[in-house]
Amino acid sequence: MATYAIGDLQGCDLTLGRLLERIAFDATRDRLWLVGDLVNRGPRSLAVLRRLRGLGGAVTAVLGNHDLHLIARADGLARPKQRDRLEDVLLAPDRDQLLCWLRKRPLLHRQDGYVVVHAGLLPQWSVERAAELASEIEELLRGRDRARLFEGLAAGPENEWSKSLAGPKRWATIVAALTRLRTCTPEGRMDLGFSGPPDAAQKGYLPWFRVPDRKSRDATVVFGHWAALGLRLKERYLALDSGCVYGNLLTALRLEDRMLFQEPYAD
Ligand SMILES: [Mn+2]
Repeated sequence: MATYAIGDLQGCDLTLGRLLERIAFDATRDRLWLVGDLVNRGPRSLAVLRRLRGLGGAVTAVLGNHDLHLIARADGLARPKQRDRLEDVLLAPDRDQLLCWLRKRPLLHRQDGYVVVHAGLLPQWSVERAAELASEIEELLRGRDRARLFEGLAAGPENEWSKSLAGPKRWATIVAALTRLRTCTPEGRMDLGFSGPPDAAQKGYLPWFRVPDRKSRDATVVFGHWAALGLRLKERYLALDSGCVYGNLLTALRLEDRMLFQEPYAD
């Protein structure tokens, strides 16, 4: 049995297929942990969703910003973005089953001393606290009231978390941190407009995982979302977005022995 953590797929199903062949993935024996952004921008989002749903319990996938955008688009609750490439999913005969599967994915997964999340954790959040907040969103996504969630996401988050936030602002701020965070101040104020390399961060801001004494430091956080950061494998964090959809590599990390497997983008 092996556990493979895999970076942002973004519709790169051909690359994923080759990577799974390379690691001789066996769904009856092995596990896949995916850091989210399964879909969009790349060529084959529909094939990615069908493949992952078909792998059943062997797959653990947390939701990324693009996955949430797809769910909102399918409900007619978000406008198309310029570089969206979601039509194959939206027009598929099995779209309802695939979207139902997607809406049931978590925003945070905890297991064996690891935390899997798409983007990051605010420094003031313990793993326990982040998991509670993630589950607030997961419940909304699965419920009948998810239109209110997406209206909140469209209205936008606060840059700063406060436990006194309530309703749509609260939900949007939780989702922004878990699925879009890259840099923040040591106090946890987010710079959500920044997507550059870490050394180009605004003055006073630093990568969230480098905030001294962040409350989640006892766990090893597995995440993606930050292609300009690239692959970084450290004791307390594993950054796995190696930019496949931009023509670079898709990465799988075998957690048991930290063996790395990579496959170049295939169209
Ligand atoms: Mn992302």
